[in-house]
Amino acid sequence: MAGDKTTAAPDGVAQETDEMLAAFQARIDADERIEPDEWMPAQYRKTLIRQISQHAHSEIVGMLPEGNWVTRAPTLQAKAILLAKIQDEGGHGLYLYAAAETLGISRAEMIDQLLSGAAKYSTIFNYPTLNWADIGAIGWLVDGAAIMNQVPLCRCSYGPYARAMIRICKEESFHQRQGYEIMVKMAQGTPEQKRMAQDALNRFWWPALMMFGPSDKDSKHSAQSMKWGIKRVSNDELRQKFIDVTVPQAEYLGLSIPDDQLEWDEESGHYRHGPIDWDEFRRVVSGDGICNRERMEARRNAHENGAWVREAALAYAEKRRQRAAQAAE
Ligand code: FAQ
Repeated sequence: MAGDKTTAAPDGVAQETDEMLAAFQARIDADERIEPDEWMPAQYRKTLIRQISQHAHSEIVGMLPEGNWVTRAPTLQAKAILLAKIQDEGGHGLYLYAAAETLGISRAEMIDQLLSGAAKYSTIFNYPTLNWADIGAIGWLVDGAAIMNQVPLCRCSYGPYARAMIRICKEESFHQRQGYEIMVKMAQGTPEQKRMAQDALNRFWWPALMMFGPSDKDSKHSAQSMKWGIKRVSNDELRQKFIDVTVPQAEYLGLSIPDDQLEWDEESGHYRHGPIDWDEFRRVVSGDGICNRERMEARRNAHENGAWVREAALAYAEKRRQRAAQAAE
């Protein structure tokens, strides 16, 4: 269009005119879903690949802290539930890798980015699981925070991500309930069990709050992601909602939230909380948390040990392709 300003798309993909960007924004504002074969700004695609792949990596790395307790679950039933939950997380990772692949990145590239340290995964999974109540705390707090963050993603403007999130959220709700049930058992058990439950809450509370990402003033992607309908609610708003629903749950358990500045604010109708240690968040994001190295080593080993499975699957696919070609001759 004459006089229309063009914007160089990142990575030299294509030219994007103001008119194209405005038409795209109008679709977002009309609450339409964007599908893989439709035009989208390169930066929208790039943002989605970053967020969805980080999310997928988090689900896969997130299997490790819980996997640590499979052989030590206190009963056969507890073990069966834990195994089912961990398998669900693996399934979430696969749906999410598949959703990201619709944007033109391969699964192998995403895995390379994780293993090279170029891609992030949630900070929460760099904390150790030291006692059985940690498995309860992960379901209650980590899955609880995940649901709070992910329910709005069911309305994400990108169709494949939004649809994957619907099923994921249903499963995360079950995970949250099973975690809270463990916490109830531990908190209402012997004094030693209650002490373990309090210890788990003490260690997982602040890392769970960090799952929502930096505060709104420091979040570099939020404004654009919200404009594009990728994120629907800001990091701080979601964190506040999580605190507001979780504090009464801790009270029911008879456990104390490890924040001496936490107080109910009648006027705003919200809990006010103490400062979050953003230095710790930045350390863990940049690879220096308690378990970062262990987690990456576990993923690298799993990838190397699984090489023969990938090779066998590819060889099988090639064989089928050759047979089909012969049959067609
Ligand atoms: N950890 O500008 P923002 C789960 C990064 S799944 C690590 O605010 P954005 C299930 C961020 O990527 C848990 N990195 O970014 C489960 C960005 O990176 P960049 C995962 C973080 O994207 C339960 C930079 O900081 N959930 O728990 C974190 O707009 C139990 C600047 O931040 C999802 O991924 C963090 N906590 O907002 C599994 C949900 N926070 O650009 C097993 C989808 C921020 O420097 C057991 N993701 N960063 O490379 C999202 O909603 C968003 O990506 C946010 C961050 C909210 C995480």
